[in-house]
Formats: sequence, C-alpha cells, structure tokens
Amino acid sequence: DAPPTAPALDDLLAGAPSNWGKWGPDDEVGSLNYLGPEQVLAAVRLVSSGKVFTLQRLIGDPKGDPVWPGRAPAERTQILDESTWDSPDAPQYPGGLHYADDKINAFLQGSTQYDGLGHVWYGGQLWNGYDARTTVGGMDKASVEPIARRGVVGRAVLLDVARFRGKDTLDKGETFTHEDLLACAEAQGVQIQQRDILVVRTNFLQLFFEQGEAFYEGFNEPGLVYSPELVQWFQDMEIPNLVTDTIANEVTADPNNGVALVLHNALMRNLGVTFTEITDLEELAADCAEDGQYAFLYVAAPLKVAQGSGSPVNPVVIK
Ligand code: UVW
Repeated sequence: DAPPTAPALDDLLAGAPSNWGKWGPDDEVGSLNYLGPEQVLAAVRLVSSGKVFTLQRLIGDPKGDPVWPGRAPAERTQILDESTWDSPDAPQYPGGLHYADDKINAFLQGSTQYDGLGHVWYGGQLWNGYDARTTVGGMDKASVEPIARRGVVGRAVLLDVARFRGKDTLDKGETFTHEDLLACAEAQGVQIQQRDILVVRTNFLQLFFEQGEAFYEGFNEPGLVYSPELVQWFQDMEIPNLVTDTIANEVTADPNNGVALVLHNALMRNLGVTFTEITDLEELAADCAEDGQYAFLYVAAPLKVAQGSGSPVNPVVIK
C-alpha cells in the first residue's frame, strides 16, 4: 500500500487544546506546574514498604544502548587509570596519590532522558509560543534546565500495557489509546488520578537487546496514538509527565495519517507535558505484579544542562 499523504501538523492540530500562556508568558516547565506541595505530600504518603527502584538504563551497557535512528550511543573514554601513573611523565602527588578519570560523549537525547519542552516544534513556534529561532546554537527557551532546576516529584502510576495485553513485548507499530490505559489501570486495580505521572510499560526495547542493529529495520515503535479525545483526556487529567520504556513515548508513525511523532507536538509542545524516554521498567513492573501496588512516589532530577534540549536522568520510585 502507498503510504498516506501526511497532513501538516499545523493542519492536523489546528484548534487542538493548548496551555500556552496558562502559567504566564515566561513559563518553561508547562504541566509540571500541576505538581505542587499538595501533590508531593500525597505522593509521599504512598510510601509504606521502603522499596526503591531506579529507572535509568545503564550508560555503556555491554548489550548496547538503544537510541533514536541517527543518534549514537554514549561513549565512555578512560582518561587516567593505573597505567597513566606508570609513566615517568605522570604528575607526582605527595603521598603517592593515583586516581582514575573518564569522560562520556553522549547525545543528551540518548539513554534515559528528560526532554526540554522546546525539544520539538512545528510552525516555527515552541512550547508557550516561543520562536523556534531561540533554539539556534542552544535552547534559549524551554530547554531542560528549568525542568532540572525544579525537579519532578509526584504520584505516579505504572500502566503495564504489555502485561495487560498478555504479551512479553508490544509489537512494532502497535498502538494503544487513553482508553486502553484506563482499562489497564482497572485490570491492575489502580485508579489514574488527576495530576498523576503516567509510567507506561511496553517492554519493546527487549527486541533491541535480542536483535541488535536489526531492531532498526522498519523502525516503528509501539505506543500511544494521537486522537483529539486522547489529547483532551491528557488536558482534563492535567497529566504532568509521560514516562515510557520506548525511545519516543508514542507510535513513531501515526497509522491514521502517516505523521511522525504527533504526540510530541500535541502533548509536549501544545500542553507542556514533559516526556521521559528509554526508562527501564522491568524490576518495577515485576514488583508491581507481585505486590499489586501500582501507584507510588516518583522522583526525578534531570541534570542541569544550560541550553540543553534534554538531559540524562535516573528516576527513582519509592513504594
Ligand atoms: C525525537 O524527537 C526525534 O526523539 P525523542 O524520542 O528523543 O524525543
């Protein structure tokens, strides 16, 4: 079949809900404004067992780092190690001090990461109406820095869509809707509340670890798919943050219209919903299936990168 002729995002999302201006003309954190002290305290009250889970994928994993096509996995380089200090030119420190140093060369949009709200756009405007020219040479507006400065703390709900569908992993291009998320929550015995952080499991990246580079053939991740109803639901539910275990948080190419990454625009650019991608939810999901607790305290502190379009992060869940 010939691919559908993709409409322009400007047309597809004309008249769609928008939160531009809602938190003032200078806002750069969008729907994270929904997470105030009340939400933090309510989330803290969910802690009962003291179990802790970290959601970051290992940078430099010998199994490889899945990244969006065109990006490269992070590279760690050893700069100083014990062999350095064998050299006659090595600096001498009183007392015989030796030390190791290394560095990483990494896409800020690789590995587990928070996107700045200005990471994607169409029609020459970013989140809150900022001019897209403000991205030139570095994000002067809606970078990840303001998100990193405030941090993200709230009640989160795991929605284990793979398990709900009785699958090990979702398939390439497989889609689901907000109604599927609601049905998944119901099956798990948890309610999605207003201002909840949504943590969605597909286990799709397992295919990357099984297939290596072949994973990128016909690249089309599974995920949430755009509809006006879905966008309205995110708006009504005041969802501050969408966290998933896929590279792009949504189906890569919308099967209804062929447009790439519609939800990055309808949710992130227009509503200010923060995106967190490439998380590892496996230990958390296994534990939730065992203890039945699908709502928990979620804490994330992306790195403060001036003008960064994104930043690595190791989110923490506490039950
Ligand atoms: C793109 O926006 C292309 O990628 P990401 O999934 O990292 O947001």
